[in-house]
Amino acid sequence: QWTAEEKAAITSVWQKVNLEQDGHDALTRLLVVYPWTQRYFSSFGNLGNATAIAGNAKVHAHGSKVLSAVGDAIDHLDNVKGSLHDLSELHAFNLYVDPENFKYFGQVLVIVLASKLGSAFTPQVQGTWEKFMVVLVDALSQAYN
Ligand code: ZNH
Repeated sequence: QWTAEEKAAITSVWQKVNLEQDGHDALTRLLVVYPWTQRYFSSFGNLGNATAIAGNAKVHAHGSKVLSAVGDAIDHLDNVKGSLHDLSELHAFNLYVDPENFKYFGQVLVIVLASKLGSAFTPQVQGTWEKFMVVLVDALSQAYN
């Protein structure tokens, strides 16, 4: 499924990721750019505007949790489905998250990585990350089928 170059593109980018900061940036973008996603996080308190979202401690903590799960998937690139099996069930049967939203998270994550890495995020690296996001979304959506 992955060439050696693709694996290197994924892991070398991931080494530069700061789970807390970049997870926070990605989740903040998700909640601001796709505001309907806020409804899943009603227990997080004030998400009233972009400033409130960016300053929300629960958003902060949750961002790094989500990126840790992405990191687990990267540690199991040959079995992403297996590594996200239980999380897929959690989202499908307990959290009732519409899986369309996983795609939006993939989009904001790519944007966060691009703005962080600048020219190191080459078109080729982006292409590999887009492919990885498809695999990730597919794995997180498995329980919905
Ligand atoms: Zn999610 C949770 C991951 C997306 C919503 N998540 C969660 C967790 C994790 C995750 C790890 C934790 C779990 C436990 O605790 O156990 N997610 C994830 C990932 C992704 C996601 C990896 C991607 C891609 N989510 C998502 C989205 C949404 C969500 C898109 C919406 C919109 N999640 C969620 C919720 C929760 C979670 C709501 C719960 C939270 C709390 O804390 O409450």
